[in-house]
Amino acid sequence: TGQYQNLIVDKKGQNQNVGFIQLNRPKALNALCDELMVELTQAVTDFENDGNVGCIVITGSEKAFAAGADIKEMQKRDFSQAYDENFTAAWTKVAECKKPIIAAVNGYALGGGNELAMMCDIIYAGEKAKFGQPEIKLGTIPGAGGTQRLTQSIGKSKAMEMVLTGNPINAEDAEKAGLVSKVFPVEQLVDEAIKLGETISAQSKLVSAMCKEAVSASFEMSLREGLHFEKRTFHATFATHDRMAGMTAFIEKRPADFKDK
Ligand code: CO8
Repeated sequence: TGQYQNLIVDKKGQNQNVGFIQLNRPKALNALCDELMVELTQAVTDFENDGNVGCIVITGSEKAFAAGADIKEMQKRDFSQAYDENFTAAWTKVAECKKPIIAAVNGYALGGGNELAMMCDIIYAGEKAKFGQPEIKLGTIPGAGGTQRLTQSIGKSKAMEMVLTGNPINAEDAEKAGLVSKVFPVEQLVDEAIKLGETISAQSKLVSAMCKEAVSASFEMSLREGLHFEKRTFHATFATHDRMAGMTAFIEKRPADFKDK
């Protein structure tokens, strides 16, 4: 944590195998300035490389997961600067991480904040969470997946309504729409996300990564290609220690001893 200005980073869970990242820039409701995104990239990379970590939880504060990209940083940019600086360069790591990532969203997840949550694999929400893409009110449009991942997640009509009006939806509606998988009381949310992280971390980390890769492929491929990719990945699990360990343990009626290989 000492190395970060905008994050609190820790390991959680009984076996310390859940990487925990709390966005911590309270004065700007966790607005995602460049420095914060560079730090987030570093923290996610470190957990990805940590053999003991099987899952990562990203959360914010009770008031805000993240209120978007930093508007004060963006205000003066012109097209050539935005283009030259490739102003989304620090925004790819969360979506590309091999390990499963859970977003635990309390409060505002707006603009880039909602986009960051959608880059994660699973979203849990607190009862007071608000999900929105308000960019239209700033005279711009979502720039980190809000027109793409949101549409894939909740369908055209709801996504269009959200990005064209800028109006957010609450946690209950987000759950109904399939944007989030579960809603919890505000103060229980982070613990529940960590518990889920522990459940995921207890499986083979190697096979979890393969499983995540296969589900993620469904967003990029046709059904035929996706099924082919899935089949080959499934076949590949038969080259692992952990596939044998898992099936043998089932037959011998005991817990599996996964070695992540
Ligand atoms: N950027 C910079 N500062 C912010 C942001 C933000 N997105 N959101 C809040 N803040 C700051 C406020 O300026 C304020 O600071 P100060 O006290 O110095 O004025 C402080 O946080 C507290 O905010 P408020 O006083 O506004 O708090 P309220 O409780 O009254 O309101 C809201 C909370 C409703 C969340 C309100 O702050 C708000 O509407 N924020 C902006 C939300 C928004 O429009 N987000 C979208 C930003 S655009 C975007 O995300 C594009 C992403 C493109 C991808 C980027 C790829 C690189």
